[in-house]
Amino acid sequence: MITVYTDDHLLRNVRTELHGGLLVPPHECPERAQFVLDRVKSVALGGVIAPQRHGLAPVLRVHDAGFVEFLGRAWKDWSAAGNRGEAIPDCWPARRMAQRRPESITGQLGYYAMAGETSIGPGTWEAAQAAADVALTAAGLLADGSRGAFALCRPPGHHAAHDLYGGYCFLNNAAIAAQSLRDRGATRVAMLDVDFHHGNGTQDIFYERDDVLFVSLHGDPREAFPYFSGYADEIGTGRGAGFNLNLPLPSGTPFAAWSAAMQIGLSHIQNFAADALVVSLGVDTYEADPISFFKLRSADFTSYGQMIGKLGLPTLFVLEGGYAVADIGVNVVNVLTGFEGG
Ligand code: B3N
Ligand code: ZN
Repeated sequence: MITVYTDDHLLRNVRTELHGGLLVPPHECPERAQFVLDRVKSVALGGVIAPQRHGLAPVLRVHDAGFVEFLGRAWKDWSAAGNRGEAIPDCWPARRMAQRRPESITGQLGYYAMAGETSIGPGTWEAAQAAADVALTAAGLLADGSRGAFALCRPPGHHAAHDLYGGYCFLNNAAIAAQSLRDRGATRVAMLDVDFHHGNGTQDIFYERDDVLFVSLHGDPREAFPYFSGYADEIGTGRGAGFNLNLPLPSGTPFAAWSAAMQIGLSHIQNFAADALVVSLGVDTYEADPISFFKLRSADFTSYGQMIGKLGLPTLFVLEGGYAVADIGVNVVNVLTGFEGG
C-alpha cells in the first residue's frame, strides 16, 4: 500500500492546548507523524510519495468560503492585533445570541471554533492545506485503481465541519477526499470513522446527503468530546435520513464489544453498495491512550483491519487521532497490514 506523506505537517507545531484550566503541551504533536512514518518504513508497507498540490477548489467543495478565508489569515490577524500568545477563542455565539460574524479577530475565532482547546499558530494554515493535499493525492491513487492507500495526515480533520474548526482539526481531510472521489466518478462513497471521538465534522458535511454514508463508532458523547454530537438518534435529515449511523459506546469498552458494533457498521456499509470506502483512522481507541476510554490492544487493530479488508472495497485510510505516541505507529500500521491480509 502506498503512503502519502509530507514534512509540511511540521509547520503545525503549537505550544499550547487548553485543558483542565491550564495551557498544556498539545497531545496532537509532530512526533505522532514521525512514529507512523517510521513504522510504515520498518514493516515495508509500500512506497512513500509526496502529495501534489490541489489548490482550494476541492476544499471549497465541502467547506464554507468565508471559513477557509478566515483560516488563511487567522494567525496574521491575531498577531497583528497585538496578541502575544497563540490564537484561542474565548467567546462563542451561544443559545439565543446573534449568529453573525463579527469584525474582530477574537470574535471571529469564537464564531468559527466548535471548542477552545485548539490553538492556532504560525504555519497552522499551511500544514492544514498540506494535509488536505495528502488526502486528495491518496484519493487519486484509489481513483486510478489502487485497492488501498494511506493518507498520513496531520493535523487531523474529522471534527472540522462545513464552517467550524476545533478538536485539533481545521480542514476535514477525509471529507475532502470522499467528495473528490464522488467528483471523479464514484456514485456512492461510504465513510467509516473508527477514531475514539465522534466525527462531528464529517457528519455535518454529509448529513443531508444520500450518496455518502457515514458510520461512526465512538465514545458516548454523554461522557466524551465532542459532547454535543454523536448520539444514536442522529440519523441524517432530508434525503440523508438513514445515511448516518452513530454507534456510541461506554467507558471501558473492550475489543469484543467494539468489534460487535463494528460488525453492525460494516453490514450497513455492505448494504449501501459503495464504490469506495474512506476510513477515518484514529487509534485513540487504544487502551493506553491518554485522553480516551476504550480498551483496544495492539493486536486488535490488526483484527479490525482484516474486517475492513473483507468488505473488498477500494479503501482510503486517512489518519485522525491517537496520542499514545510511542505506540501510534504500531497501531496504525497494524490496521493497514490487517487490511492487506484480510
Ligand atoms: O477530551 C479532552 C481530554 C480528555 C482527557 C485529557 N486527559 C486525561 C489528559 C485531556 C483532554 N479534551 C478535549 C479535546 C479533545 C480533542 C480530541 C481530538 C481527537 O482525537 N479527535 O478525534
Ligand atoms: Zn480522536
